[in-house]
Amino acid sequence: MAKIIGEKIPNIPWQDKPAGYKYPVWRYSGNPIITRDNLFMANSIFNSAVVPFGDGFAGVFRVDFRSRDQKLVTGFSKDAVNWELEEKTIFEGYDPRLCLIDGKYYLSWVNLTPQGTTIGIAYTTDFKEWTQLEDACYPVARNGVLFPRKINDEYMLLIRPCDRGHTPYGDIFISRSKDLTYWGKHRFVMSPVKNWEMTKVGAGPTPIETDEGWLMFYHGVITSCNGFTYSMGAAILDIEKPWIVKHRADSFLLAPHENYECVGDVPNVVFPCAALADSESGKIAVYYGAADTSVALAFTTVDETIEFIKKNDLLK
Ligand code: BMA
Repeated sequence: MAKIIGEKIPNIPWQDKPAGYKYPVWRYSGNPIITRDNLFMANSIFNSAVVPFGDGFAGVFRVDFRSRDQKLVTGFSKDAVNWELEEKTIFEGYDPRLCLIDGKYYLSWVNLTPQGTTIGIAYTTDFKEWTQLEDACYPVARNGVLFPRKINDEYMLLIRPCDRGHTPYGDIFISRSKDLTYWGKHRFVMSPVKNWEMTKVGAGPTPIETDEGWLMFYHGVITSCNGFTYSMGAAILDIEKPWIVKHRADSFLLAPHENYECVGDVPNVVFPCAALADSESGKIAVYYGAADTSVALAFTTVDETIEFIKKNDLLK
């Protein structure tokens, strides 16, 4: 039995796996949980981040407005399924990730600059006031994902250097910092290997600490004659040296299949940006953007996912 090392989330959203379903990740039956109708003037609400907050949950949501400006707004929920979103923009940009480190909620996101995208970092304690830090790198990069604690006194950031367009390549790296301002000691983590992720890979939710290593869900992209297809994979990284990949599933865990994943502004996209993980029960709820149009929810357990990764380990 694998163990999640982290907080208890007794009110984690949950549905049992449907009888007879054979795969390790299953979808919430009420998907999508957030649509463009959740906010006035939204064109689409998708790749978004959530964390436990107070006696409920808070989140930062990617909203592309009807102007097609890409903005981040906050939202709150009692049950992590039904969300109230605020109209006020907190930052420009997209693909937010959230994690709690030493009592502060840190946001990393794709920040927009005239020279291309970079990784914005900000923190809050109340989801009202935000303090923005220096960008974590110069352009061009996306998919900046912080680890939820320092490792050997250093903050760790997964990062995916890219180009200014719809990048046709992409590897995951780690950068390290003592103060969240100066980043360095960069290490390569992984490249695409299997066909389902052959074009590029990028980190997804905040990595989940387990007694087997850091559980990292990530997205992988295949290019077909119809364009990009984004799916979710998983790997286990070394606890002390998370640039070392210990195990990695050779097949995706979730890929576009349902209508809301296959049809939308960008068809065939499953883009995970957040996960809630309950250390007591081992339950994990993954939040993902569906077809760049809505937010959807899927479930797994730490045991099912780690067993799947090890059984289908491309590193063995
Ligand atoms: C990536 C990011 C994501 C988006 C995906 C599919 O490059 O921009 O925000 O979900 O493309 O369009």
